[in-house]
Amino acid sequence: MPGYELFWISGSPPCWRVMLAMEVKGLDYKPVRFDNAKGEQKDPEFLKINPLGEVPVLKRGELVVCQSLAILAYLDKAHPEPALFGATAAETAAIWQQILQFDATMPGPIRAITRPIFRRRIAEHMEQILEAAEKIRPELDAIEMRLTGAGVLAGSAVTAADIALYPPLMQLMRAAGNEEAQGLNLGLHPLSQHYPRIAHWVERIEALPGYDRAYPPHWRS
Ligand SMILES: N[C@@H](CCC(=O)N[C@@H](CS)C(=O)NCC(=O)O)C(=O)O
Repeated sequence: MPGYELFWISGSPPCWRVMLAMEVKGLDYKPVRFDNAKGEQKDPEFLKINPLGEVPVLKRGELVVCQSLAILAYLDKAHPEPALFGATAAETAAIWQQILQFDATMPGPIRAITRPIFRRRIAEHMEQILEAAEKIRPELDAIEMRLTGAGVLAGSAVTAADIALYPPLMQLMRAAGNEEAQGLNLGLHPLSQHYPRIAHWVERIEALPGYDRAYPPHWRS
């Protein structure tokens, strides 16, 4: 059987989700990295694989899976150990509930903060950034409250809920910790001061096997 190929962009939260899941499951794959600045994901050859020109895309021979959550679900079925979507119906529901709630509320406000900060256009988007932080803080309060027990988002082990929420939250924290952004008092940075349980959870994810291999390479420089 042919091996997995993963089409990805460094720093893309959906791609990071998939890479973390593959590392946790100990799966080999050939990474095919696109340069977002050059728009390589819109290359006609890749559009034949995913007409949306978006990543992540997981490919194995004729099999093509797009959408990070669909890829996680596929991987969990194809490689059941360790289980990412729970062992019982109740666990599966709790995991999906958290992922869907997060994806329904957070990506917009996170983008509203990260884009202007990463593009060094804070001053002209100040109001947008502050408004987005107002929306994000209650969601983070809820996540903080959920991390009372085993220190993971659902059940007692790392699941798809942790893997799905971690990358976008790290992108947010990277923006909030940006030197220019720190003066904005967004109530997000440093994480350990505002959200100690989330900070502890971050350490737990960082200790996962293969975490370093999945870390966005362009964030290291
Ligand atoms: N809902 C999709 C989102 C995929 C997505 O937005 N990918 C972005 C990178 S974060 C992308 O490919 N952007 C490049 C483009 O649209 O040209 C998923 O979860 O996989």
